[in-house]
Amino acid sequence: MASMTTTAVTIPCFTGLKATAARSGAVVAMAGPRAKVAALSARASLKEVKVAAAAAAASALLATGNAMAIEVLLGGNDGSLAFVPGEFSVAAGEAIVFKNNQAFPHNVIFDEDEIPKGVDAAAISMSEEDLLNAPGETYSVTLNEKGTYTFYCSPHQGAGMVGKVTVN
Ligand SMILES: [Cu+2]
Repeated sequence: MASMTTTAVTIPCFTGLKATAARSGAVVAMAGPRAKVAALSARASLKEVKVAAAAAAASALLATGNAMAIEVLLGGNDGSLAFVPGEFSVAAGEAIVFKNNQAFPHNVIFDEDEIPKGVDAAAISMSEEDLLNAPGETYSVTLNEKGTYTFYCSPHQGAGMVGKVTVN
């Protein structure tokens, strides 16, 4: 039996769903002002400068988009055998960080029959025998193919520890 250690991996601040919402907003903001700035660039005005600044801010947000990650807890705070959240969306290429929380050991296995065609389940899953034993231990994965993926924790699949992610 592995001994419990406090080698908790420190994960930098995750902004989760809030960040996703902000980023979708940024995409919309960028398409408009950018085109407008180009069309009106001959007549510079204070208003256009403001629009340009907004577009630049939107670009900066987009540039850091891939550095964002969503955190999924393994085990609810109440000790429930669940992924928290159990159903969520990410952008293609956004990291998903599964983090040991309660009632471990856990692992993360993608169901080969419930992932987009052509994706190798083994390449994105932990191995069935591999378990996260320590508090705060993490498993990170990045999904690049759009679609819906179902995953489970092999020790607790029978108890309903199953989750679903949609990659947009
Ligand atoms: Cu589990």
